[in-house]
Amino acid sequence: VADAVVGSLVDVVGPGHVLTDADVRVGYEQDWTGAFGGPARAVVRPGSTAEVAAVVDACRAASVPIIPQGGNTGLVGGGVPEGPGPPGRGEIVLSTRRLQTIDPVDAAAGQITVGAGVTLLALQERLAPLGFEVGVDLASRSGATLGGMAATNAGGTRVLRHGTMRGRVVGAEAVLGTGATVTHLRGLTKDTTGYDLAGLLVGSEGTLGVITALRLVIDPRPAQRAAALVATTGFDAALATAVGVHRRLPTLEAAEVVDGATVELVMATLDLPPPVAGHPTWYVLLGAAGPGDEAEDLARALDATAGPSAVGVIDAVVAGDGPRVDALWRYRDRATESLAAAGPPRKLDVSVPVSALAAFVAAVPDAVARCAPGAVLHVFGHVLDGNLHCNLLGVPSGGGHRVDDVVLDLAVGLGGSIGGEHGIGRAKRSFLHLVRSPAEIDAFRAVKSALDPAGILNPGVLLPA
Ligand code: FAD
Ligand code: 2HG
Ligand code: ZN
Repeated sequence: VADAVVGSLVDVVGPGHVLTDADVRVGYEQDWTGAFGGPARAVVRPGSTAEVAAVVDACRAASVPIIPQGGNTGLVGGGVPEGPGPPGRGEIVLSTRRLQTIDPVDAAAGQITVGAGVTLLALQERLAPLGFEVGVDLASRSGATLGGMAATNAGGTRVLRHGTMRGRVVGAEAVLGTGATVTHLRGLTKDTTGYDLAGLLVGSEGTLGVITALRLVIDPRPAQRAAALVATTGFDAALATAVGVHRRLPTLEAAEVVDGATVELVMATLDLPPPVAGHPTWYVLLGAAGPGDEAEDLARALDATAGPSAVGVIDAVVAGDGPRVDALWRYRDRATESLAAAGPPRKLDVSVPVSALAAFVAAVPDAVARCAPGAVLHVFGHVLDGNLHCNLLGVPSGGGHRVDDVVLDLAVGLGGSIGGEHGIGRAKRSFLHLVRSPAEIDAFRAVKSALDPAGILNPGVLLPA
């Protein structure tokens, strides 16, 4: 092997787990959206925490940057090389996908310890027969790893009731940029013994340490799940429906909005029938989970909120059995892949206070039209989290574009954030100052230099250079 670092990685993990062939590397070099990526020097796939530590040591010794990567489903370019750049001089992608251990469920504590490379779907499938579930759910479940989800503080469709990954992580093991391995996986509910290192790793996007294992809180699996898809004539009616049902139904766990253009795109992409008659401009998808007759309770809450006299509600469908619930969710869950098939889209994941959502939705089309004429705007998201995903078709998806400034400024001006749940990555690093003060960014840099003094973990991600 000509490259000395690659040679030392081969010594650590064996030749079968150091990928240097361009055809094999490519799946790790290009991000899910197709908007980010570049050539890596090699991809290394350690199979244990000790191997991760040895990889970090080898890269530190040679001052070679490492890009931690889980399932590579991230949407802000944080898990792939910066590119463009010549292969052989660039970064090492450290894939965690071989960190696959799943310990037995600790039923008394309602916790489990898992390897960082376990996918959300694999954990869901392991837990379901045991009467538990993860609490967080994402459409990318088959690819997204628990380590990646912690590193991005992933949200998803059940945050309303179960919170984000931050609330799930009660312990972590990681190899820091210093090369030290820190392990704190006891998961004690009460443990006032200093800094919360696991909490610090949540949302750190691979810039402080490579997470190798997590201790997670899990939830009892509800007996029933139901869903309702409500068609409305406008965003205000969709929001009012979600707010009203939430107030009336303690078992509500999901409240999602999707604009009409996005539902039509999903229907066209997947060849689905219209879920209701007419041409609604906004849909709201509500999910309930609990021990009772969830479909009946959801229908009752919906009737009380959006009965015949409600303004702007066109129609609603309620489903109470698994396949019909899944069928309704397709109009929401398959939005990202339908946009990808039509795109690649330019993605802006913003959050604003729920009270400012209507103002954001009213202003964003004009804001986009002013600086990206001809762009087609698709908006959907987690409405009661105040988190909307603006996807633009017909605008270049990579690099900088003025539309980013305009949409992100709009969200920040309404008291919101430039990153609701996807993180900052490479896509938004130049906007961090809009939501974080110089004092906060200085504190971020101080933490980074303490845990990764050589700056080898994900340089250029989260913090601007
Ligand atoms: P990657 O993409 O591999 O990496 C993401 C970031 O985490 C990178 O910065 C990487 O360096 C870092 N990282 C990964 N693993 C580790 C580790 N072990 N240690 C340290 N750093 C690490 N996100 C949501 O929040 N909510 C959604 O509803 C949602 N839906 C999605 C639907 C689709 C169809 C797709 C494609 C994506 C969706 N996402 C969503 C985004 C994505 O799935 C999440 O960000 C997920 O958490 C990324 O996990 P991953 O394992 O793929 O991480
Ligand atoms: C979702 O909520 C994801 O489906 C992806 O966060 C959002 O594609 C997007 O913009
Ligand atoms: Zn989302």
